[in-house]
Amino acid sequence: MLKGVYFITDSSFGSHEELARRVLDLGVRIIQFREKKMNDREKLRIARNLRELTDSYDALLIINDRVDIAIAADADGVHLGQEDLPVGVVRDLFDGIVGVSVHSVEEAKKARIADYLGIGPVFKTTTKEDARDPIGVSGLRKIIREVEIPSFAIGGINADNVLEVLRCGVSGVAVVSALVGDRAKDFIEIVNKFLK
Ligand code: TZP
Ligand code: MG
Repeated sequence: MLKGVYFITDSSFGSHEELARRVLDLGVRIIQFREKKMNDREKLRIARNLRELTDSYDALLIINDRVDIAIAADADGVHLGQEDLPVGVVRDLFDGIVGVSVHSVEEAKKARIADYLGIGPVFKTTTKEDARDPIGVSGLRKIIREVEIPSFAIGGINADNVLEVLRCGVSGVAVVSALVGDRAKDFIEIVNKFLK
């Protein structure tokens, strides 16, 4: 299941539920709920809505940052950044998928006990306000060489550049904007055709 197109919700493009439903209808089977602003009650309510929705499509639900919300919403996994709880700590608390964002070979080596890595940003992105400097496809290749767990490239990936990313040997690509525009269907087709 940790393969293919991985969609991350972002409320600047619409409601989390609407965005998720749209990509689920297009065949995406990994959804991450990412929300940095709402209070915890709101986050939990949306996470539970997304749980119901993803269950009905037999899709994975991953919660960004928060293992407590992941547990309370019965999500499949949690996605951790470099400033969130360490993967070893989260493993002890949560019996589910644990993903970690990495930006360098050093971070990737430390995150080896995760179930998958999010590697990037590969390209410049305007979606994440505090995104780090792009690592490029060369940086992506260097990291992939060092790890054996599934890896999703992230950051500025679109229908025009996704093939060069896929050729690096990633398990999939994690995106926001590529799936909120009108080229969403093309994007998914390109990825699925390459990875099949
Ligand atoms: N983490 C690194 S880049 C990014 C996140 C959440 C945003 C990716 O969005 P887009 O629109 O696919 O560049
Ligand atoms: Mg985080």
